[in-house]
Amino acid sequence: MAILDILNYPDPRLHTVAAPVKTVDARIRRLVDDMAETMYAAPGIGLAATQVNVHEQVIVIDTSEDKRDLKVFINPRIVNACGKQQYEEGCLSVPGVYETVTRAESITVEALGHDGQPFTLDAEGLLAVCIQHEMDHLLGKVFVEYLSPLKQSRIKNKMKKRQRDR
Ligand code: GNR
Ligand code: NI
Repeated sequence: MAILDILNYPDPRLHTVAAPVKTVDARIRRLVDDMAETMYAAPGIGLAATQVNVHEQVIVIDTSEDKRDLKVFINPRIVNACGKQQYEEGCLSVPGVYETVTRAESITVEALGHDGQPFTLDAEGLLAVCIQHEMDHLLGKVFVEYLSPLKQSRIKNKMKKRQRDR
């Protein structure tokens, strides 16, 4: 396994739209393993392939306390969404920035698992937030794009300054 480099906002590659996975083969299973290792090491509760500069529809999530409940979503689709919730979100691609975002409270998602088998999952609360956050990454969208233009430009400047100072 390997820890992968995570792209930092405002890297334009974060705006790439991910293509569907054609077959869940050894290459995809290795990507899933490396993404899981990268997510746990960060540490984070989710990671989209977009963030490691692979533009295919692959997501890993583990919102559990004990970090022993890895969930893998390949080619995910939200087939139902209801309600609204606000959550203070963060992102491994925008380190140090936490802002409140409004998303659906509960969703039903269809996807393929790490073994390529289709499954359906009902999610609510933090897991639902995380799935929606990761699916946005696959569409090339970062959570700060829900904020006002003023906040977005402040965050961009903060990130660019930090990259200069490193
Ligand atoms: O680690 C993460 N925490 C988090 C907290 C609130 C809402 C969403 C997230 S996802 C984030 C990891 C990440 O950037 N995934 O894309
Ligand atoms: Ni993120």
